[in-house]
Amino acid sequence: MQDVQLKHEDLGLTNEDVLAMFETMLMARRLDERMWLLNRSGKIPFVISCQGQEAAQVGAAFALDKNKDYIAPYYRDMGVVLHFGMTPKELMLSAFAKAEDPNSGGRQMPGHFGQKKNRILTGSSPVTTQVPHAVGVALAGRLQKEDFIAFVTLGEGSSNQGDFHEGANFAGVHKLPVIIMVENNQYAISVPVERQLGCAKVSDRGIGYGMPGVTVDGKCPLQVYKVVREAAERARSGEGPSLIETVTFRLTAHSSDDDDRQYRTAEDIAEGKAKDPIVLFEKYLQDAGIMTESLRTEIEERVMAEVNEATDYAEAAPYAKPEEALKYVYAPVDGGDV
Ligand SMILES: Cc1ncc(C[n+]2csc(CCOP(=O)(O)OP(=O)(O)O)c2C)c(N)n1
Ligand SMILES: [Mg+2]
Repeated sequence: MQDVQLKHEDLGLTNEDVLAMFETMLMARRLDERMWLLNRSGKIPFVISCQGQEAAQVGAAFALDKNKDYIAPYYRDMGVVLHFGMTPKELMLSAFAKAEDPNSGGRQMPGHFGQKKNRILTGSSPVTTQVPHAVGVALAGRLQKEDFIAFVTLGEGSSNQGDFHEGANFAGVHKLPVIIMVENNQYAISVPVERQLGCAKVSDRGIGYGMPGVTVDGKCPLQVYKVVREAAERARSGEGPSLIETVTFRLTAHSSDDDDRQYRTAEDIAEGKAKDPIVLFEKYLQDAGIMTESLRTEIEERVMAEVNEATDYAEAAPYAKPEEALKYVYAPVDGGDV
């Protein structure tokens, strides 16, 4: 894992770019925090958090082409889908399971992202199914002579699932333009990483599939941006897939239905919170002279105004009509409207 402090200028990023990265990370965090409050006050049924993984998600998303590439995100990827164009309002509609939710019309649990216009592939609940899906999209792009990349994410626990190995192998054999990013938050629900993997690092698995594997500090968006951009360049120039592992802390329980005090020590949680990627990146921006106190206040106010607006809108929005329960579930036999 690289520890050197990268500078954004060395990556060709402007001050505006890194401020936009910070704002997207903060938006993901504030939306997630609001969702917990809504859940605990009985207004929404379920939350599965991005907290602790925003830097990895946003750093990676910024390294892709959001107007061209396809993404197959997993349930924690609020930072990825925000950058690809899903709005806070749309994410809140999903949290409230309202009819207007673009992901599934309020039918799936939150975190099952899917939005055709932004090339976000819909995901299934069985973890890791998105890997062969993304590889298939990359193969389709190859056959159609398009130059988009398929970017897929999953947790480290999910990298033990068969779909990961089948998808990675197929991508390696056919040198497909795929980036597989494993967000290693060191837990799979209650199972710590040392009880999940026989190898030292998830990225060690890349060699078995003929692709480079790299592990980076997922708390730093710049480090993740750098390796994903390199992987994107490889993919676009026909050199094939890459495996990236981003190491982070999961700052919340697995989900709103989990109590992590049953299996995690207070010290472990405190260690994660002391290395909060949002705080670390804010410090980087301050030290670089980019983030001033007044700018920080302005960003916070802008983000919170949008979170509040999204919450109010989604809370007041109607649920899907009972008679439309099967809409989007079955294709119509007559080829008519679904
Ligand atoms: C095939 C399958 N097995 C089990 C589950 C239940 N499940 C949901 S999330 C999860 C843990 C996944 O851990 P990891 O891949 O590390 O992702 P994280 O939640 O830590 O981000 C499990 C076991 C599932 N959804 N699908
Ligand atoms: Mg995990």
